[in-house]
Amino acid sequence: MPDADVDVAIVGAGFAGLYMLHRLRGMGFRAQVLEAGSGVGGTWYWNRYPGARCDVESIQYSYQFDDDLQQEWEWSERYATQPELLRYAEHVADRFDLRRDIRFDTRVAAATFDEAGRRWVLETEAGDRVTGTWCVMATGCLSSFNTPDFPGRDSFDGATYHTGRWPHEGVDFSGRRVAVIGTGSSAIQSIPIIAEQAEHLTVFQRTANYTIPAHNTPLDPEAVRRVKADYPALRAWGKRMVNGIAFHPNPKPAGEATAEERRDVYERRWAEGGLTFMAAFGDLMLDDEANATAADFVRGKIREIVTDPETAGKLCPTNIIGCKRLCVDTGYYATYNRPNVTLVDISEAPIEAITPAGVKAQGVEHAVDAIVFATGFDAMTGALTRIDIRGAGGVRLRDKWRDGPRSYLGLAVAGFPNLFTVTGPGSPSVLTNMLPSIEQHVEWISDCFRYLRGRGIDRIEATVTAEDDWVAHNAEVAGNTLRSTCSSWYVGANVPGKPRVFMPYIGGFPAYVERCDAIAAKGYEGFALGA
Ligand code: NA7
Repeated sequence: MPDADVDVAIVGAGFAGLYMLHRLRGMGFRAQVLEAGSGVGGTWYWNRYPGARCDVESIQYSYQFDDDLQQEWEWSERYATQPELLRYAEHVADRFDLRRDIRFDTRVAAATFDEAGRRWVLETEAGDRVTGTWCVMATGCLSSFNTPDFPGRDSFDGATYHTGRWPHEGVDFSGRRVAVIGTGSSAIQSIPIIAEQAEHLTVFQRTANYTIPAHNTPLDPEAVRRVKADYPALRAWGKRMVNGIAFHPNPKPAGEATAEERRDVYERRWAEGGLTFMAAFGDLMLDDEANATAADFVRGKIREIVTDPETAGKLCPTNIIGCKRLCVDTGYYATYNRPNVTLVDISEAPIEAITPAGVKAQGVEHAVDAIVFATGFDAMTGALTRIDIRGAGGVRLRDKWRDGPRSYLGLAVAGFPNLFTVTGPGSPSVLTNMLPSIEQHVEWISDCFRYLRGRGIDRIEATVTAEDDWVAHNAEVAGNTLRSTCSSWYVGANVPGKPRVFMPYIGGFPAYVERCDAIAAKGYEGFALGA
């Protein structure tokens, strides 16, 4: 590929990068996207494991920037599958003719700010260079996959897979003995399907997880028609909610309800299915005792569903419900009633080794033909720190973030002029419906570029003071909820050695947007602007 010089270099062609490119083009900027994959879609390009689905309802997990697009696209199910989401991303790329400015199969190895030339210089693994006045990292929150360094990991004779890098041609587990390591969302979605195929499935569980039934169903055309008759109203409702999803929260504290009333409310939420289970009462993420009422209810459901009491006991989580991200499943707990499924609890003693024959835990070697690592991601920061990003004076982002990510609004980083992150750490991102969060960031960043261009300004940098204040505010609001209290990927706990910092901003989508808008209205307060 020839070297290129553009106004904006964008890394990533997921939902963030696609919209960034489209909006910048509309404003007359020259932009180029560099994408490691061979196609668009980002998270939905890579995560092709069986059962992969979005846990936000399709009617809301979609772009709203173009009314024709939202009117013409037809989702088929309540929760979109990965293939349908990928088709949607491809449709958007085609509809807006985006591919001609995307370099596929191009992984960015380094990004360096050239102070004298006022440009970001991006170098690809193949040695090509793309330079831009501005650089936007649209690299995703769950894109840097994590395979723990189990002793003997590479000695296994059979096939290994990671849910986040699933083979495009799919995998047929028929007649094979399969191990799944991990019980996060990816495992919980794939286990019921792998169990149907495999001769035997052994699941290695370090931490039991809460999951709520999806009750997935084909979308009712009449219900869709009603939404589309006033789509902006649904979108506006979503934007008023803390997590960017239109739903009906119950503000009442759990303690103010009788035990019977609580049971009714939880039953209703369970029957509705999905993430809004946690909206059953207003204080579930604020108060231990309130939280325990919801956790007890789900544990009761697990014991009802799973026939073997010992297995049911192992599957019952003991931590705060909703502290790790809640999962949404189709038939997960019931899968353990199958005769060909075994649950191995490794909470007390970790996996000892991967051996040529299988997985060894508690002195027992479990012989398998295939291992699925459903072990998650180096979330939020991994995709950024694995690129050698160097800001002013050659400072490396990896070094700056050694004790945890620091940013201003999750959009910019002091010492890294002209660089922006879409849904970066310090923004609501993964605690919200990602699509409206992505749109809000893309619009804020591109409006900022237009503002700067209009004033002949070619340098912008978050100030250290603004960044410090934002980081402190993040920590303060995180401290007010139960969410920061457990070992989740929100705090980097799943990656050995990663500093424990609550990474997403938990102050809520509306408050965050208000703050971003106010900062822009004040001429980008907290940023140093230089000509
Ligand atoms: P998650 O949610 O991070 O789950 C990863 C799972 O892998 C989880 O159960 C981990 O246990 C387990 N894990 C990680 N490392 C190990 C080791 N060393 N030994 C045993 N087990 C391990 O990733 P997912 O891909 O499932 O989901 C990510 C998000 O995507 C999800 O939240 C949704 O938002 C969509 P742990 O809980 O750390 O004890």
